[in-house]
Amino acid sequence: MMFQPDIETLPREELEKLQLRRLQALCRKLYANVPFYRRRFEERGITPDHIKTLRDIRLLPFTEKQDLRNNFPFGLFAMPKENIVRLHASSGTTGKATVVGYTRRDIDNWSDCVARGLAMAGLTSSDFIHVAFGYGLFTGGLGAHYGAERLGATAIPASGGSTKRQAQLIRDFGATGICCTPSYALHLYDAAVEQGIDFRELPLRVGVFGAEPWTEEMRRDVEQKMGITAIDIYGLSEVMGPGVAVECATGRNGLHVQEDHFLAEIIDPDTGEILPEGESGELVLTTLTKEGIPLLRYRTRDITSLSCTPCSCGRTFARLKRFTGRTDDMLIIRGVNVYPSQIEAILLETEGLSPHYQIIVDREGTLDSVEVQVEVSGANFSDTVRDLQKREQMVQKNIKEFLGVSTKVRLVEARTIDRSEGKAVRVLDKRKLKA
Ligand code: DLL
Repeated sequence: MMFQPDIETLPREELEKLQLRRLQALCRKLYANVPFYRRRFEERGITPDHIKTLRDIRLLPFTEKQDLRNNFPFGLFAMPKENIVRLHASSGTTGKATVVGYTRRDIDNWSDCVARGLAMAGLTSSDFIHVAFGYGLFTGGLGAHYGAERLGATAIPASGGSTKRQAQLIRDFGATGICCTPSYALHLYDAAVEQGIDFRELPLRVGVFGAEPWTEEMRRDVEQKMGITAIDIYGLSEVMGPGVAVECATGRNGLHVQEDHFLAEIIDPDTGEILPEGESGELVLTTLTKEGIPLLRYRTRDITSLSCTPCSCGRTFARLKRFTGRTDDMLIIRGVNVYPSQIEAILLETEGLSPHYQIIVDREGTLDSVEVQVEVSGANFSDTVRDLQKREQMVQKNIKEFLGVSTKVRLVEARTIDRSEGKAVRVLDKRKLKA
């Protein structure tokens, strides 16, 4: 079942006409209302009138995460504050987070996109959907929640945490669908097993998982353990939140981009050139309908490829392949985005620590674990063990407070962390996620 079949099956020619109209309107709006974009247009010697075909998108400037940070918090908003009904933000240290604002219509469109996605996954208005993405500034919880309600299903706002209790809730309420990160699904499974709850015997039948990279192996594992169909959902806060692209249960061969709302390109991350269909590169997204903070050619840093070949589900929206990684060093730890530089900043603010550190990421059972090893500067290692422990705990607390991830911090003696000859190896990711 499709949530909005008229749009989801629009012939591609018509879809492209719609995209062009929307892109032109967007350029006019940004040129008139957002000084940042007006400057960018002027630097390139273009005006919105230069956009005559969809291919002309190559004339337009890219937008990067740094642009949002430089204009923190509201510099890229295209609407007066009175029209903004909601804010979300990506995780990050204060002042460095990226903030996004939604108008009433933005929330409506977002709800539609997620409702379409849940329908693609095989959920309907009679389903009970357990939402275990975090509720808060993160877009996962509220995004999935509004989508579930828009579909007419019953949303169960479980949010993150209290995992044992969540397993009981799923049993007691008879949830038929669940939304969370794929690694949390596996964690939930373990918590259920510990209590003698067998998900396979419960009505649960569909999982909609995303917010972090996962593999076909993980899909098979979670499907088999929980007795469900597992579907991939993609999105990012800067562009909207979950629901930018979602896999359909029929084709299960890539994630359909909601192309009436987003224009997707794949570029060569080094040259910025647009790559032909099917080639792997960096996904770039332009928001076609967003009002609060529309973005032109936003560089997601996510690596994938795009295909417009027809899908057996009947939808005409192009599909993205499962994501294989990123072009930058961003880590996703239990669904929270973390840059090594943010951890570094916290270490360097702590007296007595040196800039030599390594972040070791692993997956213990089903959950990500992070150990931060950092060298103390020469004189300080003679401190008592108690002092060192105190300092470790303080850094741990600061990382948790500012970045939202739990880590284990270990202070080590000076010169014990391997020095590399070229770039320092800051991150050791042992999770082996690559398919
Ligand atoms: O993670 C939004 C979201 C919530 C998506 C719930 C899906 C479900 P951010 O916190 O801004 O937003 O992180 C966005 O997460 O650029 C990708 O690197 C990664 N990511 C999101 N979904 C997937 C996925 C949300 N299905 C960043 N596969 C993105 C791989 C994903 N990576």
